[in-house]
Amino acid sequence: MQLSKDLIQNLNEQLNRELYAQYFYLVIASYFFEKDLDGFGEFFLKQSQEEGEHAMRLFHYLMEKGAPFHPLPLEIPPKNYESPLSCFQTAREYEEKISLSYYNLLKKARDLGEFDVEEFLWWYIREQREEEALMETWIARLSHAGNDPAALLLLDKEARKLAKASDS
Ligand code: OFO
Repeated sequence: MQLSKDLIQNLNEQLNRELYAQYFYLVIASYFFEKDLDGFGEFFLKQSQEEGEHAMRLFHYLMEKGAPFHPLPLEIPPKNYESPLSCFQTAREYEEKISLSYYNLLKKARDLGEFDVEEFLWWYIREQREEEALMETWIARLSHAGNDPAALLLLDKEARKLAKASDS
């Protein structure tokens, strides 16, 4: 069954949001590398890579459905952050925004009786839940660490471990 023009546009917009997330996390990774917090840098590189994969999943779905890909402009992500904590807070805010956009799209697909699209979108809903929880965990850890540099270095080490573990 062919997708409606409207849904094709919405899926392309989601793809653009995922590409933005990829770009955004690359910028945050650079913030950490430039501060010699390479563990967090690796963590955000990994997140960036995953966002690129999410975009590809949408791309392949459009192709599978015989729907066109619409290139859309990418915004420039912010680069100046006050602290490691504010990086994670900004990332969490973005993830919440993305979750909301998936909820709205899923509702629309359901209302239109586009069950194939709905089924496709559930994967993203679950992924968003995991990502929001992940950002939340790091926000809590960094809040506990406060201004203690030793605690921050310990967390940086943990972040590196996590990035490496999700590689294997
Ligand atoms: Fe693509 O998972 Fe978040 O944004």
